[in-house]
Amino acid sequence: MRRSLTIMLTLLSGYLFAQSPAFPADGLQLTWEVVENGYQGKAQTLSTFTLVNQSKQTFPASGWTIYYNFIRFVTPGEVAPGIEAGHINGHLYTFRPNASFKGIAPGDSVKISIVHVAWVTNFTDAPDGPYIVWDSRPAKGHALAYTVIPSTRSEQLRRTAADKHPQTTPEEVYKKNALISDIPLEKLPKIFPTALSVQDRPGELVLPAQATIGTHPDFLAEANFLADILGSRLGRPVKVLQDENQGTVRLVKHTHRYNGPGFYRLEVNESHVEIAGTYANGIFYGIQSLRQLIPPSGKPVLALTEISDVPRFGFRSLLLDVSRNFQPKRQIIRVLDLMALYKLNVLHLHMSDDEGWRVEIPGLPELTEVGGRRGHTVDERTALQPSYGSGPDINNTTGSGFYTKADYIDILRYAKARHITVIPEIEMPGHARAAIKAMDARCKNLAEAGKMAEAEEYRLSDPEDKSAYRSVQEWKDNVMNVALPSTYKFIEKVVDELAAMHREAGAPLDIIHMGGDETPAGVWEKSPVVRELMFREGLQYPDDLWYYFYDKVAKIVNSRGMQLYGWEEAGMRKTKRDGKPVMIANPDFGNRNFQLDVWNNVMGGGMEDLTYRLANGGYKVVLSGVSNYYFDMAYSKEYDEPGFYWGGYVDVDKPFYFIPFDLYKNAREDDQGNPLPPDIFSGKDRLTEYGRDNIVGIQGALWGETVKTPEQLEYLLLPKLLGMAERAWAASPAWAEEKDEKKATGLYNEAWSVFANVLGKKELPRLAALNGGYHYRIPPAGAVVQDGKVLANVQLPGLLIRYTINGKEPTAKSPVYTTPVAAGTVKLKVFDNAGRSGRTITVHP
Ligand code: TNX
Repeated sequence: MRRSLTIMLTLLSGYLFAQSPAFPADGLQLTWEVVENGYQGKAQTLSTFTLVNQSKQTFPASGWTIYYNFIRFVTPGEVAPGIEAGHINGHLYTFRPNASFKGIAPGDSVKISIVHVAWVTNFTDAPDGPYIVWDSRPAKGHALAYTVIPSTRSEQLRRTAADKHPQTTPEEVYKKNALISDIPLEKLPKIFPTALSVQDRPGELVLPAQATIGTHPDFLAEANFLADILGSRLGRPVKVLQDENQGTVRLVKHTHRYNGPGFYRLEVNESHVEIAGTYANGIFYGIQSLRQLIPPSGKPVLALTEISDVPRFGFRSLLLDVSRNFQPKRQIIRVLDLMALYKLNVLHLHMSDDEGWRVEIPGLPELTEVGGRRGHTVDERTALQPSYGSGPDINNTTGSGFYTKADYIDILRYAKARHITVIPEIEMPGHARAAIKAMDARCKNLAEAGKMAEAEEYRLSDPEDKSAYRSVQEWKDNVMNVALPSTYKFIEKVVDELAAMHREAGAPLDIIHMGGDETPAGVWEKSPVVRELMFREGLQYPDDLWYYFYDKVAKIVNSRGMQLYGWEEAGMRKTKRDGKPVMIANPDFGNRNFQLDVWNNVMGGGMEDLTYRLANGGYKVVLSGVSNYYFDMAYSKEYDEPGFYWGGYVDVDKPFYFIPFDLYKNAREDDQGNPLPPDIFSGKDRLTEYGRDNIVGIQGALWGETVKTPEQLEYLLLPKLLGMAERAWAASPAWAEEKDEKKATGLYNEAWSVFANVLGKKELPRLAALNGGYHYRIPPAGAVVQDGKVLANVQLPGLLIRYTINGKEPTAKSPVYTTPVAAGTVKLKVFDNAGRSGRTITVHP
């Protein structure tokens, strides 16, 4: 009796204690600010968290852990009297009290100062998603109220003490914008991306209210697509007739002439519109051009014209990373609509990485049930740990989410109807933690259920592996084990299930992306199964495992009739020169039809010629260089601009001014935005004619670390995507071909002006009206002070600058800037015609 009473009391007190941690989590307030970048003269930062006890109780001296995400590695150790900083894994860090911590009295606060690598120069660099966990209830996290105090002082904004130029100024923006002239709307090209040839004639065709479409039977799907668009423009249903010789718009099949994939000819004559081509994709592009010819409102009148058009590159791709932060299906659909409008034809869906697996794979439910969710967890059996500020709650929208099989098939069908191929990516062997942890959970679940044989079936990790490594994102366990047969079984299973979904959608998978980037040094070395494999296969160095792995992966993919696509490293081999590690194009894979995304062309980074080395070496190359095409790079060096900047800043002009076959010619700045040294490209490989034929296209990449909402996605994507679309579709422009440098500069400035005007006057208004409006970036105004007056300009003519002189925020009713303003304090803000606006700048003459 006594014994059972004791047990009952113990249980009861345990229950009470566990259910009601002594202190309310909402009684805490956390702030964070940068103290100094370049701290102690090194590439490191000192920053401070302030933990305020706003409650009426004492914050306890023990029994808690605070967790937070941060994209910089934090030095562990005591960081405040009695508080220890720790690293869990990846970008998840902790603070824990040690025996000397005294707690925090009501109203008091504690300052916690941490030192971390590199620098923090914009708001999206800051720590995110802090939460507290009580020891008494270790599986439950409570989000903390948290604010980042914006950086303003030079030592907070620079990278290091040597950084002479920490922020883009309104004067610099003004100077850059000043090269752009205002071009009247009627003088702008009608078709974007620029068409190969456009010949206008005098006269016009008014689309009648009863417009019809006549089509060759091969183009029925395209005719229906057009009928929807025309119908909503004309305000009544548009009939489709299966006769290419009838109708207001005729979709005609060319059998006698073939001008390459994607070719179309569009003629507007006095009686009708004809779009002709050999293949449906050309007809579809002709339809996109026709959309641009019809004025968005008013009388549907078309000028007479004849257009011949064909894409320069067959592979015009956008990479979307939905792993780091999830994006719902409806957002993918919005992106596909954009891609269709700008004639892009590949969506590279980066659906797996360390931080999330986003597509349901029949037969492997753990991939999405565990790998598709993030939240506070003690063992990662039901979800992955938080990343990128996704926080403790498993029902958060950034870390948790995936496409069901039905969703994925919907995406594929929607894309297919728009002549867009979806290429799924399965990241491997590195960047694979979501899959690894999901398969670990599967293994444990099955083992606990006594199903020992099944437990190991798809295992990706060797439990005996003692290798110590840290990936770029600080993961200690994110690389698949290349020696386990179950790894290959997993890969086969995923490839087969993806292929089955593609078949079901009527969009066969003939190329698949098998990852390959950034495998950290030190992996596999201490895995017993790997050692055995090396012995068996006679492999000398751990680096040889790479070749072993991709050879097997290629065989899996090729035996299913698919082409292998991967990151540049998949086609490279690590070796040493003068004792230092170097990467060379792996000659063995060069003739096996591997397609590679080449990303590493950081200007000043030493790998500027890698793209050409790989193309010259026989690889099919997609130009995916960070310096021009990573859309997750911030637009400019400003605290308030979101995004990364490790590969430089990518403003609207960078995707536009890139020269695919001579990328040195138009490279202008290094990764910090400084001018490049004159000899930077001497001794670098140039593209051979053979190599040129291996350049298959261009890809813009929107990585997801800093992208947490659809609006943020659209901000980074638009309008950068348009420069990329132009470069991928349009023929090589005169400014790229011109040998005389001065002439080339003049031609470029003209072309850039045209492009900026097309964006500001045609494309942004189009995007503001499409699908309820896209959330493109509206740039801040440029401004200088001259003779006591403020002169302002804007990057994209057509946008309006509004200003105030009373110190208040400009609104959509403030006066529009037209001539220099003389006043004490001028606030300038750019607006679009839909009333949305960008950031305010303040100038004091
Ligand atoms: C590098 S370049 C990555 C990605 C990151 C991206 C962020 C490459 C293939 N990998 O894992 O998301 O930078 O900019």
